[in-house]
Amino acid sequence: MPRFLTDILDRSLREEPLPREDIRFLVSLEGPDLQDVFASARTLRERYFGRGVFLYGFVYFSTWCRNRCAFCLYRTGNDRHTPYRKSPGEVLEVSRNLAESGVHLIDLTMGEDALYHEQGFEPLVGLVRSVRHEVGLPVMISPGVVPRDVLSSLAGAGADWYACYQETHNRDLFARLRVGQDYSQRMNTKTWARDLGLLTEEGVLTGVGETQDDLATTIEAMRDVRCQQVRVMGFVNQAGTPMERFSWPNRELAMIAALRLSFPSRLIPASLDVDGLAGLELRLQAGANVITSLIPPHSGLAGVSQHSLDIDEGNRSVKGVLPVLERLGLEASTAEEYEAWVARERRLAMAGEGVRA
Ligand code: SAM
Ligand code: MD0
Ligand code: SF4
Repeated sequence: MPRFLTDILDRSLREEPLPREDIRFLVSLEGPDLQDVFASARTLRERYFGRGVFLYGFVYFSTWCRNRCAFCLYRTGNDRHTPYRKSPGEVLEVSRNLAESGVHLIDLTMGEDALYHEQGFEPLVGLVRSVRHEVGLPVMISPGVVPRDVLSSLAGAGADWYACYQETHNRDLFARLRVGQDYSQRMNTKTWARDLGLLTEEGVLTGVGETQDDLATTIEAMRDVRCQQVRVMGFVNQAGTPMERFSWPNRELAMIAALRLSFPSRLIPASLDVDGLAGLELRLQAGANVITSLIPPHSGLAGVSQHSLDIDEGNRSVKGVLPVLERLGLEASTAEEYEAWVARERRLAMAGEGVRA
């Protein structure tokens, strides 16, 4: 291993914040050097989480969206998909099924559906309240950008997490990806959520035209936002969108490891929504500690970047992922362990202390 890589990994294991040139270097690595980075990422994951992995159920209850993100299948006007909206009863039922199957959290996600974004968020607040209280698991909401008072009502209804991904912290690239949307408003919403005592998740896309320097900027921005969960997703081309044939290097695995080295105590997803079950092992081996985008088969629910891959086969289920965990010497945490993690982090967040970076 080159001396400077040994030096970066030593400093990471001492949990010293890495300067941006180190991040740029880490996300450029391939081959055996990258394997060494993964090994350090796993050491740090084990330090904070042992063998335990958290499991998130994903309920994309409305794919209607008024926005036109260049990368997204569900952008308004894309005739290559038919939007759906599930009723509160359907959402409750699917959430109960997910809970019974052994997930630790329900992620309630929607496009910027005009039904809520223009006609009022009361039904969404009601939905969060009933899922939180009737299903009994922690709830994450991914509703897009919403006003501060709505976030406050959602927190009051029992939401634990607010997820909202910037995709990039390069404003020019943001304007090309999240067409017509306001960079600062999207960032501010996360700060409001944090100040209201919600846990927050930030995310970045790779393979969308970003530079290594942009990825380093993202890690710095994530440090500032003090999110409890940080993610990277590899871009998946979507039919009917401006980026249908876009091609760019994808650094998802190296970035998962760079996130773990930068934020050892935080939650980092291995999403089933990019490469399905076949991609799970690599993401866990790179240092992720949460499996996201678990979707019950035959529920009529879609993924985001892989709208159908592996869902009806039952591969995106707790049963589907357990053998992978076992093979890697990992195990599903218990719902009680996850609740305790959330409760502790929420106490820290309320006290304004955030998590240790
Ligand atoms: N509509 C809300 C919003 O955009 O904030 C909630 C949905 S959000 C959880 C969808 C996320 O999935 C995006 O923020 C993006 O990070 C990811 N995503 C969407 N399309 C993707 C694609 N084609 N490839 C990879 N990730 C994608
Ligand atoms: C995932 N498909 O975890 C989901 C989604 C939204 N909070 C998460 C992007 O991959
Ligand atoms: Fe809408 Fe979200 Fe897709 Fe953007 S990423 S088009 S806001 S569903």
